[in-house]
Amino acid sequence: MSKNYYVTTPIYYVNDVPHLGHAYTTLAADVLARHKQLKGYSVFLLTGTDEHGQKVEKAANAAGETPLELADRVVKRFQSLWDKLNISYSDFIRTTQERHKKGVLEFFSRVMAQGDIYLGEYEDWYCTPCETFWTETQLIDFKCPDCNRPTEKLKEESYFFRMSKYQEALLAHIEANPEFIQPKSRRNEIISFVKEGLRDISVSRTSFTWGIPVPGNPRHVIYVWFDALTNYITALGYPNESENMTSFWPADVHLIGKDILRFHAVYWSTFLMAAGLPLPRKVFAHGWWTVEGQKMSKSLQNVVEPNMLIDRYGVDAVRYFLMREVPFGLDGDFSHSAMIHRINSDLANDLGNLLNRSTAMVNKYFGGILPAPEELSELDQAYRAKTEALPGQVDACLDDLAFSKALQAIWEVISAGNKYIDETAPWSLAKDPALHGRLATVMYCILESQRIVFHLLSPFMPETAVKGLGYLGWQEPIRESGLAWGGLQADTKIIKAEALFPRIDEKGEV
Ligand code: ME8
Repeated sequence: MSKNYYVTTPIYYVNDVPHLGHAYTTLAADVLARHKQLKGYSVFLLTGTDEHGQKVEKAANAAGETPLELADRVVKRFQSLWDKLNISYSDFIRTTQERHKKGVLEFFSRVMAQGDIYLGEYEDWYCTPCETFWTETQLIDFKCPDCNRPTEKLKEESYFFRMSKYQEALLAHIEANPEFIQPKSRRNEIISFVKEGLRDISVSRTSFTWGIPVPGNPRHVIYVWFDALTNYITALGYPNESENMTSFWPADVHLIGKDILRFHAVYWSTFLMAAGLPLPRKVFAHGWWTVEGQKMSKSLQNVVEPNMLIDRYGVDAVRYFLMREVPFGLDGDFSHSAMIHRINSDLANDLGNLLNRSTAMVNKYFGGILPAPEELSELDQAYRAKTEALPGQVDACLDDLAFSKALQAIWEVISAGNKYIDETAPWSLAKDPALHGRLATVMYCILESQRIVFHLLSPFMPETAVKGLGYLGWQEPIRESGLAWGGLQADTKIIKAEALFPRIDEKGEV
């Protein structure tokens, strides 16, 4: 089995500053990347920015800047947010970089050389915000069926990609690979879309200039989606047969929002088929966040700024909330009250308390030195078995991108830990010197279980995991071997933990 793992995020447009939605996709990619890394994979996590096209050109004009000035400014915002959110990206691709432009030109030329790109004339309805052409029948009241904004009729000479040619091959691929497009409901939508018939699509524009010129005909620039999608291979070194290209293509998963599934599942797949390259193994479209019940939009002034959230709640609380609150693939709602509730109940009460009370007990009863366990009772065995089953459960959930379910499974073991303390009642055992060995066993089990829990939490909450493991005297790097029961050694110094997550009152005050 290959031990390489390649996960991507969309490359974000630079006409907008990063918001909650961008942070969400990128965070999900980071959790997967960190989890696979923990499992010993060699991981490549790619993110970046989409800097060409009319939308960016217009935003730059409005701001009195060149498109590149605008991009340079906004890219910094994305990069500093990814640092603040602890995103462990391997590479950040910008579509204005030479390495990308070179790759796109080669990709375009190869598809053209074999006859799948041809020159023709285009007349249809264009939605500028979506950078998409629509047929008249697709429009709703002459408005864009995706965003409901006005469209305009455009006629231009254009290069076309022979997408129609790949309809049957794409359908066959989707049907033969049930895992390819997820979740299932979205897969069905794509199947119906393809079955309705694929039209050849326009892959060049002459109405503006901010883009990569078509090879041999610089009056045209390459359509921004053709340009953008190619980032997934140009970042690996395409067209060179680079080591990264050989090791990481095809991608294991493209993570995207539901708004851009068609571009990935249909456009990108058929481009790759035409270029003779294998298709990504999985394209997963997650749902959209609303904010306090409303669509997030600039005009409503309710855009959630991830920097502000991190400043207010802390990076790991934000990471936890986003991955826990909504099953990946469904739409969800962000609210401050839901966030505060999760922090207080899951993080402060369940996770924080368990660490707090157990490390305090080892300090009280054993002077902070972890005792060796004696034989495990039935109760201890059951708790150990539950903990030992957890890594497999988390693996299975994350293979399905069920982040929230993985966290629920982890929290079942945390709750079992709190229950285990209540049932074993260490404070009673401590009163009887004859039960000293029993007390030692209970202390060992409770801390050892948490050590494994913190390992599994590390992809979701990297800083908290390191902090938690520090209290348990665990100094080794977080890696797969640490998932086995029995890692903690007797005589380890255990530090009484401070509150990992202070409770927040409903008004949001710490
Ligand atoms: O579409 N909830 O870039 P983009 C959840 N450049 N996720 C959201 C969201 C929301 N309310 N709003 C946005 C583009 N997203 C292209 C992509 S890829 C080759 C080119 C997320 O800046 C979601 O992942 O508009 C969506 O797909 C992405 O932001 C769109 O970012």
